[in-house]
Amino acid sequence: MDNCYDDSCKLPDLLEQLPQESFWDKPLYQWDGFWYRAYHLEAAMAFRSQFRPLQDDVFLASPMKTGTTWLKALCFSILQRQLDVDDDDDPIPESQAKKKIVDDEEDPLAKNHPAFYVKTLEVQVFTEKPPPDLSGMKSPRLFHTHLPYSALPDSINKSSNCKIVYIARNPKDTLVSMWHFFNKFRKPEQAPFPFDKAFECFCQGICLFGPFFDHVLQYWRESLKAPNKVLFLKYEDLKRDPKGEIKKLASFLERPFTKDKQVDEVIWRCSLDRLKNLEVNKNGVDPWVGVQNNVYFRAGIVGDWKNMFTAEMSEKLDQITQHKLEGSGLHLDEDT
Ligand code: PAP
Repeated sequence: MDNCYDDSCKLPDLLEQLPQESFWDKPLYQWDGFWYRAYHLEAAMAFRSQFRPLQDDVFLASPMKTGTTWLKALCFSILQRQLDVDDDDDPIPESQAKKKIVDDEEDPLAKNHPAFYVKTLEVQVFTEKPPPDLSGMKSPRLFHTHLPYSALPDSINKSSNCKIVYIARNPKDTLVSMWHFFNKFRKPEQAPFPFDKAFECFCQGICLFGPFFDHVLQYWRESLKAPNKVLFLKYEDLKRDPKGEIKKLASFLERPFTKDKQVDEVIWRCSLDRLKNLEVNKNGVDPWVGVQNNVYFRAGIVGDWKNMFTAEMSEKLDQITQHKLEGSGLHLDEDT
């Protein structure tokens, strides 16, 4: 089956002019400073030339493995907001609140993976030939992209009022999550990809949609320049203070919560515990990427890198992080 990690789609004229590197034994091509699989690059080109934004479109953006699936679920739930909440202000006991939602046949997240509702443009939309007609989508349309800010169509990043929500994560947990994810594409007879090789690649900036730090910094700077257009979130902040961060997110999306229990419902509805135990996510398959849905729901913890990194690796990546982010005002430590 053709999926986004196949190399069947090529742009021969363009590809042969681009720098190439190996990533998990597959070729990546560097275009305008960032690394792509041929398949994604072709889709990115179609996205750039064919996408027509609407003023109220919302774009989620992220490097890989920084909380995309969580953000998709959260924004979808916030914008959809047909939550089954009581109107009174009494808090629902936690056990009842959970039962109520789990029993909720109306919750689309119980039927499909979040990526079914919030499509990644260069993976699920512009890979089709011709791309599907998006004009009939309910407003505001919600999309996701892993593309760097500089690769977005000018119609989005320069000349529209579309909102962008970005999610970043500390680089160490991002790399570990990526390592687990890409190992799922290895053949059963293959051993996991050597972690030290994955580490060196990441440190050199070679990873899908990377360099990681350039990706993060582009959106960070845009969020400082235009805070009403670009909201910059961090995975660690969402874990530490879900209520505060989700309220901030809902206000940015112009769907502010009026009651705390609405926030609690969204938090639970989109929680890793709930999503990973839904039948669709336990046994369903992601047809676009060609993996089981369950690979998107793993440990979801802050500091998982400690299980993989040596002290030397930790020190080296700390130094790179410090150097790359110096003067930017951005901190990506796991406890910030
Ligand atoms: P993608 O970029 O390929 O779409 P993405 O969703 O960003 O992947 O990353 C998956 C990570 O988010 C996993 O992290 P881990 O490998 O460190 O465990 C996954 O567990 C985590 N994740 C997925 N859904 C949630 C959620 N609802 N809450 C918290 N973390 C989540």
